[in-house]
Amino acid sequence: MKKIMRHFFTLSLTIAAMLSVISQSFAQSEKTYDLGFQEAATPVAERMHDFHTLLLYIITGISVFVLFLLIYVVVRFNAKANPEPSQTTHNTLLEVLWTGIPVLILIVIAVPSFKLLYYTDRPVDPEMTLKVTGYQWYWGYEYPEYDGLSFLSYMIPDEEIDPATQKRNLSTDNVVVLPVDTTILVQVTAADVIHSFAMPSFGIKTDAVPGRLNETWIRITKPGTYYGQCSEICGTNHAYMPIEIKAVPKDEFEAWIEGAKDKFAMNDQPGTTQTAFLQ
Ligand SMILES: [Cu+2]
Repeated sequence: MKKIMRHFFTLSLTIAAMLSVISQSFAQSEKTYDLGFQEAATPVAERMHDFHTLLLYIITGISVFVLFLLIYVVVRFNAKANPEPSQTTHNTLLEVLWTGIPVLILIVIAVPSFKLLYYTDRPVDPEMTLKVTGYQWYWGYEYPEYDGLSFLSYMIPDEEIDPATQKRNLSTDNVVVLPVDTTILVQVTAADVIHSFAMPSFGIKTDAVPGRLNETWIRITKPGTYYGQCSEICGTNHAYMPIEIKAVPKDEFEAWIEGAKDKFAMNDQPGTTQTAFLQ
């Protein structure tokens, strides 16, 4: 029995390690179709991925252990192998263990889980603000610290997509540009129905609720273009209100701000009724 347990323990560790390696290698690849997470681009997303790895080890261990018990019982205690069943009904040690160990496992999960939850909640000394407003079915963005710069952002329809530079159902006409290595407070609200501002690479998914101002934060660590989508079923064109965020070095961001102030000075004021291309 001891030998079996030792083999079983080694086996479960090996399987957990293999799964972890596989999921990470998928996460890092940049193929069209992928498994696992998009690459983490903020400290919050990095911590989420670490937490996921911890959970992966735990659930793999538990699943393999339960599977082993099932197989062991089926083989060892079937009517043929064990014609005279034991009459034992209680085992104090076993009962204490099967209560105590799950409690310990839950504590091991709860501590990092709460730490992460509070870490994602509030930024420490944000340097700028991005205000996001969800509309049916597009997004509005405001930069309050930059003379109230604001614009609306629509998905590029299929017939106008340039496959060389744009992604179908993800690229937008007005891309949100943000500086890297800057702590950004993200305020999220909506003007009609409930939407949800979700950016997988940033580890955020914040509900956009009319009449409420929800907050989260990002600090993008790598320049690049990131995509997200509305994650709250919000009506007919829910699937067609993507988020495209381009993270650039700070000086490039300042230059973009100057151009954007001119570009968006007259048009695209949030709140005005726009005729969506999909209607
Ligand atoms: Cu929506």
